Amino acid sequence: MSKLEDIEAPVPGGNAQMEWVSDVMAEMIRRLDLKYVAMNPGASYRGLHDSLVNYLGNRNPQMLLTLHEEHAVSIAHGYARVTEQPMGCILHSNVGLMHGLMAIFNAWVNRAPIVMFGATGPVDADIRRPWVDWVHTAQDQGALLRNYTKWDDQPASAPAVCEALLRAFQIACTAPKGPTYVCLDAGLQETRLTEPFELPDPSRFSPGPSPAPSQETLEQMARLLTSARRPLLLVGRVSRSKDDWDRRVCLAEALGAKVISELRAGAGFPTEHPLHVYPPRYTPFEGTLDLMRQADVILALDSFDLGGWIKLMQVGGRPKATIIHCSVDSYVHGGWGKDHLALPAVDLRVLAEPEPAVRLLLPLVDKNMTGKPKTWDGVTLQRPAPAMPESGDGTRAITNHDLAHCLAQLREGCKFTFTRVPIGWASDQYHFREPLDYLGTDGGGGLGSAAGMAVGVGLALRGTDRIAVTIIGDGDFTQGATALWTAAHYRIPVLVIVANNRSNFNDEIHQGQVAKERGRPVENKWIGMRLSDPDIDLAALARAQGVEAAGPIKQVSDLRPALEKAISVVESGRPYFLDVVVEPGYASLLMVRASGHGASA
Ligand SMILES: Cc1ncc(C[n+]2csc(CCOP(=O)(O)OP(=O)(O)O)c2C)c(N)n1
Ligand SMILES: [Mg+2]
Repeated sequence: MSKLEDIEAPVPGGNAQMEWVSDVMAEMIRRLDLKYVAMNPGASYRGLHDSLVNYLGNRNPQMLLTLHEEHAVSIAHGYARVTEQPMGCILHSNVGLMHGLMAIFNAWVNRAPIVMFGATGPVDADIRRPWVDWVHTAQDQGALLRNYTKWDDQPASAPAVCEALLRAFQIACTAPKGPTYVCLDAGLQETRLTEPFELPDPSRFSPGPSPAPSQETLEQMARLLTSARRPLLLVGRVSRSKDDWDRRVCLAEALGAKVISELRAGAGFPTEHPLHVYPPRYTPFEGTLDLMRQADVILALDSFDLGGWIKLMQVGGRPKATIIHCSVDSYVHGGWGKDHLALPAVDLRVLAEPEPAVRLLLPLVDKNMTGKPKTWDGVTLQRPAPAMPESGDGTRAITNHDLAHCLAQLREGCKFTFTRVPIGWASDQYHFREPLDYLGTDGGGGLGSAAGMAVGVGLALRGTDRIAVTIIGDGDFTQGATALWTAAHYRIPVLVIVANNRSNFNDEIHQGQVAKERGRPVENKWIGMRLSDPDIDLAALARAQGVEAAGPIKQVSDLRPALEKAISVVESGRPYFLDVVVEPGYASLLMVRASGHGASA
């Protein structure tokens, strides 16, 4: 079977001379070490396309064809979740960009670095072809995404292109990371260079190390934490590095701090560690809120929604804790979106990423804690026992609980990276033991990204001992199903499991709640929600794209053999799709609004 690198290899004989401005663009992309550019083609960047294929030979970067621009961005987003580095994607003129927008929004909310390239019909109206070049030219393409990207530009010369690309890379990779966009004028791409062109050295434009807190701030943090009797760590948006992971564990152990992590972020702490009392959830629930209420000092490590959590914590009593929040996220907060979430009232705001802060804090804590007892004195916390499986024989229907339980049994001997878990995930059944065990959510809550992100994760994990596994809802999958073709075409190993409740079930819950509040028939909550009659043949959607598939798997005794087969196919380097019909119902508790109204995703 051919390797990704051998697929779509151009015939040799390309012109090795740098002759066109699009050759400069391509060469600069290579120098930024963007290994892949996911794309869907379009004439607005035919100059660049030619340079990537015939000038660079479709290597470093290699183009990855997708069936929809949303997938191009989602693949880059998934790749960034693993590597914390950008890959590229190219979006054709205003129309391709419009297709990619929701995925860009997701990446923005996840603070995922992506360097995105766009193109516009010639800015010089005089050289536009009739109709299409006019329709596909917008006065200000960046306006479509400026509210949810870190930076955008439309350079007008070869030197300006180099500067724009260097800046796009630098800004994307500077915390808080995020997508950046460079729109390449079709007219400029197809302009012939009049003299030899020297490209800048990217090493002089590197993003630089993440800034550390001042010594004074670190000492203040250490003082507060080491004098706490009931310290608590909230682990939010943290790195994928194992060294950072180990340091977080050391910090919690040195302090005797309890730990809460969340499903919105990638794995940040070993969930079976005795200090990590409750399984991670998407939203806080009574157990975690009580823990927060009992804590006297809380260190939040870039919590997504610290303000929201504090609000919930305050229901039924004032918070007692002194709160320290370590985050640089406010540097990208703007006025358009509210993805900054509620403003948290904190006692010490530390404007640093958690990683340098924890690294430098640890020796101070170790020194101060020598000889001190490390207990949550007077508080006994019972770690909840994992829920037991449903009763019944092997013919009974499958639950989210069974799915998580079965994957937990099968993980021995191989390493799964969960690229997503469904809203109803039974997180008490499956422990995260390493930073790459789980990568978090789509960010912006925009459905349709999960399959594409999974392909990007599979791409980033190729050649490692890890298997990319995504477990997604049928609603999410059906919106993004055509992302699978890219995995089939480029032989990207990834396992896509749909936890298929044949419904947009999350919204059934909403409709049920509204009906209940209004004294209306709750029985009608399924209307406009159910994805049945006819049932969608999800496996056929995968097979149609060249991905081996099975399902619908409907009874619990069939689940393990189906998963074993799936894993063996992915281990052999191919993608696989599995449709598992699950009972509607969410294993984890849903969130309660501060106002007291129930709310889910
Ligand atoms: C693009 C987009 N459209 C609609 C929604 C609203 N929405 C949120 S969850 C959900 C249901 C998703 O269904 P599925 O993926 O099957 O998960 P389930 O709730 O059934 O577990 C919908 C429609 C959304 N978040 N994004
Ligand atoms: Mg569903």
